[in-house]
Amino acid sequence: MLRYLTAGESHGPQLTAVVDGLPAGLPVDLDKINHQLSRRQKGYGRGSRMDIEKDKVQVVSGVRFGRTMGGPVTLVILNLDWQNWQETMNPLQPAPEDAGLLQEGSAPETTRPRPGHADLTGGIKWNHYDLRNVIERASARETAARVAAAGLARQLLEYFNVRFASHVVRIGQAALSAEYDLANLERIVELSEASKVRCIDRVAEQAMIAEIREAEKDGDSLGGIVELIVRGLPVGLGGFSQWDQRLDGRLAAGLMSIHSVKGVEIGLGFEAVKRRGSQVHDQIFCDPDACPTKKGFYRRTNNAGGLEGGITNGEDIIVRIAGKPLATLNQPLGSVDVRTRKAVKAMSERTDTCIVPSLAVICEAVAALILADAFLDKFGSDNLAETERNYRTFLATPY
Ligand code: EPS
Repeated sequence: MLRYLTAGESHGPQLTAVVDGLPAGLPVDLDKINHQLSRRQKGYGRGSRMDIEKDKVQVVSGVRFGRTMGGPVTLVILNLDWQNWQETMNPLQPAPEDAGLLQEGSAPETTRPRPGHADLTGGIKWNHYDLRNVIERASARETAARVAAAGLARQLLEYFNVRFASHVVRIGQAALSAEYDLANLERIVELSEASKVRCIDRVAEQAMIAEIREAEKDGDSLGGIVELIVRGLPVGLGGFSQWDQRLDGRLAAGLMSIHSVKGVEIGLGFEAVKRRGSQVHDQIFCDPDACPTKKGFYRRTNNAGGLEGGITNGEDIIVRIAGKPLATLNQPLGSVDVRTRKAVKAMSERTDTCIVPSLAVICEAVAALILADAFLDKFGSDNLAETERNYRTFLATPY
């Protein structure tokens, strides 16, 4: 079982990820992890925090001479903004006497919860009135640690020829209108990587950028939809004996756990209910020369998004993920001060106008962690050589 934990506050000294369950012998390339971290930081609509951070990973356990040893791998990313926050975030520093946070009648910024954020729910749950105690861990900065952890999962899957792509299909009202072809995955990667908003169509890209610019002027935020494509997974990952083995459920849960995500659809998704079954289900064909990861069976359509019965069918995994507009607004909405109980405007902080391009990269990462776990469920062993033998035997064994 591949599992991971992350730790760290947005403005604390560092983020940490502990990844457990990787087979021994996996080559680890730090440049590849750093490349994923830098992809996550990009995108038109990001705020000035991304000019401060230059996310780079350090490995402090589990790897020796560039290969995993089989124990937990610990990854660290330093928060460069810590320099500016040491006073505020130092865990051992006593609270200043004049902090005012708990004084009756005071209304400092951090007692004004933002609608749509974790501020109020977290404040009530952990009994914090200084909502900074909530904001710091709830922050989407945590996704940097997940992307670093996923850098390892991704290297495992790439070793077995699995490839990832993601692109933005909508930001606010601006959407990809033309039909697009997913067959050429390299082209999707090339176009999305070259775009400031990870959009593969230049006309839609300009509309998305214009929309972000307008929202920024209005002190507002924008959400959107990203599409994730994973190619090369063999048929048979996941399961249906128990609910928590279903890979569609595992993917949806993981992706829904990303900050701002409010919806996940697999394959045709919600569109399927508008059609009859005959127009939805992908007919099955057989060709002994079809890719061995499919065991000779293939589909010409992929409305199922690569998953049937909670199990990979060998076709591309296709998932769309909807991220809501961020909750921090420079023109804040109405709220209630948790201390005074008086109506106030919600607090406002330095923020991003739109993080949808980054969301696409984070979705690739979270999917990589879940799919690597499913891959190891099927083929996994304590070491990479044995995992590879299991995989090759599976491919070579006729069904
Ligand atoms: C975030 C608020 C902003 C974002 C941050 C998430 O940070 P700050 O308050 O320091 O300006 O930039 O995202 C990141 C730091 C990141 O690495 O993605 C929030 O409140 O969630």
